[in-house]
Amino acid sequence: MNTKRRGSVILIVIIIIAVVLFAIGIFYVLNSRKTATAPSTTTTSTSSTGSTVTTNIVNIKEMAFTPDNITVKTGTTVTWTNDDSVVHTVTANDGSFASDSLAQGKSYSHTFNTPGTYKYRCVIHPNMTGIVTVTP
Ligand SMILES: [Cu+2]
Repeated sequence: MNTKRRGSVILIVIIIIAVVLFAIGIFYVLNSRKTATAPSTTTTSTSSTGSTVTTNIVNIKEMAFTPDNITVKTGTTVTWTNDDSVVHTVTANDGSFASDSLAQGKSYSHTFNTPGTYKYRCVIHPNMTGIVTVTP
């Protein structure tokens, strides 16, 4: 009787270990999948075209930055020009650059001296967003 009971206890322990290992496995699979897809979703959700454009000129028109996702080399000066009759701003999410309020026809320029990805927005219309990627 005692050996039979010990056998069932060992069986239960083995089942518990198997369930824990299975849970850890699922956790790692979900975690690695989450980190792998995170960068691609940020780029596609912020760009209407899904691809970056190599330019240092951004027009602000029809309540949008055009193009909204650009790539420049370190040391490049990017110029935004407001073509809308509505006032806009160009404001970095990390606070590294910020324009004054830009009336129609006004421009703002910023020189990017540090490689990185700079997300920005219009503080008056927070749904207006853009990205500048600065390559070394
Ligand atoms: Cu705006």
